[in-house]
Amino acid sequence: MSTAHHITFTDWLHDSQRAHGTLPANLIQTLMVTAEACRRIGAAIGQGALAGVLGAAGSENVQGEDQKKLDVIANDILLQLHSDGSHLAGMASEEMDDPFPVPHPGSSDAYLLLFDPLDGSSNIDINAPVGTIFSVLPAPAGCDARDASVFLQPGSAQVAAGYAIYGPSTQLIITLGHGVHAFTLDRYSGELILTQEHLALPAQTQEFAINMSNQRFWEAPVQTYVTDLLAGKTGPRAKDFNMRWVAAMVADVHRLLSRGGVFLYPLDSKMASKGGKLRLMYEANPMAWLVEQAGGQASTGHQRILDIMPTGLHQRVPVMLGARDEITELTRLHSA
Ligand code: AFP
Repeated sequence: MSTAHHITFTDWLHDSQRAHGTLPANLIQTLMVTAEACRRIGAAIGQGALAGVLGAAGSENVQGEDQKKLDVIANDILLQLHSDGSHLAGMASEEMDDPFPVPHPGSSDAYLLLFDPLDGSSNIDINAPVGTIFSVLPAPAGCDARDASVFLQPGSAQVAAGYAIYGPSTQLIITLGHGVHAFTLDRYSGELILTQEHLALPAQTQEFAINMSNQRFWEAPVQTYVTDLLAGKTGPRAKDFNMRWVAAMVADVHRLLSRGGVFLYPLDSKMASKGGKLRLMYEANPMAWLVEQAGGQASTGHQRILDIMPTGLHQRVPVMLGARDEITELTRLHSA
């Protein structure tokens, strides 16, 4: 229920349907269920040690990474809530080797939901921000979601993308292709309330985000780019830069959507054989669309992320995204 000043997520979805006529019922249902899952994940995180949800799960995911208990809990919440319904044909997760077909996909306009259920989980045990990243793709009519190939669509095919960030407040940031909009969880009512419309990313910035400890492993264009930033006023950029690194993509991207910036997780020689650190389908693609919808750019250094034709469900790519002019400079350096 929306009041004169407060528009709930549910009402915003229906308003978007009326305004753009592009929101089929199953897509609205997909987004409402995802929002509810994020609310429950945030509640579990918020209980922290009191709920016995911190620490390692004692298992590894498909990436060979040690899972946190909350990685598994968050993944289970998304699977359970979305399994009851006919809005999805299937799901894919950072935490699962194979796709998860919905037992009884219903009508023709079902969707595919991909997610990183708990991004930045290494931050969990230090009470730092973490999040859930999601991407929605159209499900080809009659597809068998046990076949990973149905998910292998370019990021430009997304019909919705967003993330929840579990920080001092819980926020849901989303795009349906008509700008980027922010909702804040009212912890008293449980409602997600529209708090910012049309987030805009300035073309220029003085703030960059990168894990500097990898510097010696970067390729030459990124070495040159970061060296120029660090040279500040005395260097070729003729201005000083600040650096931030939260080590949760959701938090670093949220910062640049909130006040500008540029984020890089470039290829480095440690990760070169894997193709990079971040996963294309459920990290790079949704974040790239959000950034482009806010007026920024998202590139591997060599190509637009949303143009990549995926070859694997857990494919990794180098990621550079944010302020338009910074990504233009990075792509110039990569083509020099
Ligand atoms: P975890 O989910 O394993 O913490 O990884 C988070 C992440 O995939 C992404 O959210 C961060 O930007 C990046 O890794 C941080 O990587 P470093 O730990 O190498 O800085």
